[in-house]
Amino acid sequence: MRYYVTTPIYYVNGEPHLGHAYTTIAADILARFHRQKGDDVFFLTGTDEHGTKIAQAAEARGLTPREHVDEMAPKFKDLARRLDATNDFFIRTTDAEHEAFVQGFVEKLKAAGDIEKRTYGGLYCTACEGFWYERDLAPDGTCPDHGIKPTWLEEENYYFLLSRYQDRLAGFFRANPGWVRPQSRYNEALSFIEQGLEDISISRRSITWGVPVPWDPEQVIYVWVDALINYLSALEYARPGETLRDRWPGTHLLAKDILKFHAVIWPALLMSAGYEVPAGEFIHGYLLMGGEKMSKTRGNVLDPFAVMDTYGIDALRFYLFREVTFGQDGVISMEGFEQRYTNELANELGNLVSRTVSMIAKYRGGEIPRPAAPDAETLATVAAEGEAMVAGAAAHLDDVEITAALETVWDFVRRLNRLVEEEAPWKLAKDEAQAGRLDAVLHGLAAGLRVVALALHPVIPGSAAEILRRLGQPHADADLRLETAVWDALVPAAVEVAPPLFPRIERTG
Ligand code: ME8
Repeated sequence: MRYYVTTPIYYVNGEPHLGHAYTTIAADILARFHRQKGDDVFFLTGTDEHGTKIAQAAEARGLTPREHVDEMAPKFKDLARRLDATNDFFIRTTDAEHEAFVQGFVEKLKAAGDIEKRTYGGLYCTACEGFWYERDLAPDGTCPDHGIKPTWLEEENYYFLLSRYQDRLAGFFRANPGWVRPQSRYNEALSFIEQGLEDISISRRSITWGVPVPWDPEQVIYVWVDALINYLSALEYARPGETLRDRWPGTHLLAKDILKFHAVIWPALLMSAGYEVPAGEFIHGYLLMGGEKMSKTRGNVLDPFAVMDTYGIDALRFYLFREVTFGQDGVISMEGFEQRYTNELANELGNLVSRTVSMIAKYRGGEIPRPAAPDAETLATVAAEGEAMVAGAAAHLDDVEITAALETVWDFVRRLNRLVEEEAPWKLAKDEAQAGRLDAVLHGLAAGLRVVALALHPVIPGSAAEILRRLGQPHADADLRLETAVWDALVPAAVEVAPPLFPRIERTG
């Protein structure tokens, strides 16, 4: 199976922030999970570098747009790397190959008879890089996403005849109810379509920072059209000498702020240019801090780099998807983060690993014992639960339910902790008659932690590999395949006692 997953390409007008990290991590979780299933995965992320917003940011810094984007794009690339994201390519819309592809794409729209020259005036929000209908603005006339007043913009531009695609889009939506998820976002997009689509301007005369319209170099292509096309253009040049065209259609991840562009305008552009529409779109919610959406424009951001420096990237990856149900808005806070870190990562998972490894070291000379006990009915139950956990978590990830997958894994982590309490290996160790039982329990804990590590790999890849390593289990990419996540695949091996997986952090601030 092929699996192509994308994040939005992020605007480089400001520093990368946690909101960007969130979608990139989500896409990485799905990419890693699909690799575990043996799928042929292509994972794309990158930066959106043209348009008024970027030109203005550059001007404010006294730089040319080119200087500005060349300085900013590496920061986003670096963020992906530090998040442990396994993206196969990082696209920049200023790549020459992308720009050429965009020109070819709009030529196709023109050849389809879907482009017309017209004068249009509308309320334009530069932060959105989009027009608003008056009816959709906040009561005080501001942009509901950015809280700033859109300005009137009037130009003679090239128009894409979006209205022509109204029926086709509505028909497509009705025939494909799960195409946009969650359902609430599907309903929102469909109702937007049903309210009536107006043609959209796809070029700008007033700015120069963009891809020139091929038949009229006085104008540049509207930044959103330029940007959306990245999902296709990357496939042409991500791997030199090879086209990945057959990866299309892909699955898009994004937040609800850019739903309309992805679920309405993008499929219409694709239909016009003769491409298949995306395989599906998953729309997640906003990370909220103190009740507001985090955004560069509002300035209420949490610096992901600082969190990673202190706690490690896995802790951040875990927290974001454990705390906020993927698909819904959710409040995040430093306090909440520290609580989950301590209670769940350090205590419930980290201690379980430490205890298991140190008990094997202490009672069995550091070698995972082979299960021999015929009386270990409890262990057979736990084994079945462990395998059911893997299947359950995988089913959730197949449905892009990342938080539900984590819940399924965590129930089982807690089950293993209860096993330790119930069986009290330290007591069993004192009674020679219980040697077989102790073998079974220690083996069960190691086997359980192994399947936990495999199930957690997509979310906390570094820690999962470390758990496997401490248990003496193979942990190269090829060893992480989901089909090996069965109880009996535990290899008898020597364990390694090591410092806590998630050390306690003294707060300095
Ligand atoms: O919209 N919570 O770029 P952008 C969750 N360049 N996710 C958030 C978030 C938050 N508080 N803030 C940002 C653009 N995001 C365009 C996209 S795509 C062809 C062009 C994430 O830098 C989320 O994925 O404003 C959101 O959709 C995206 O960043 C917007 O990034």
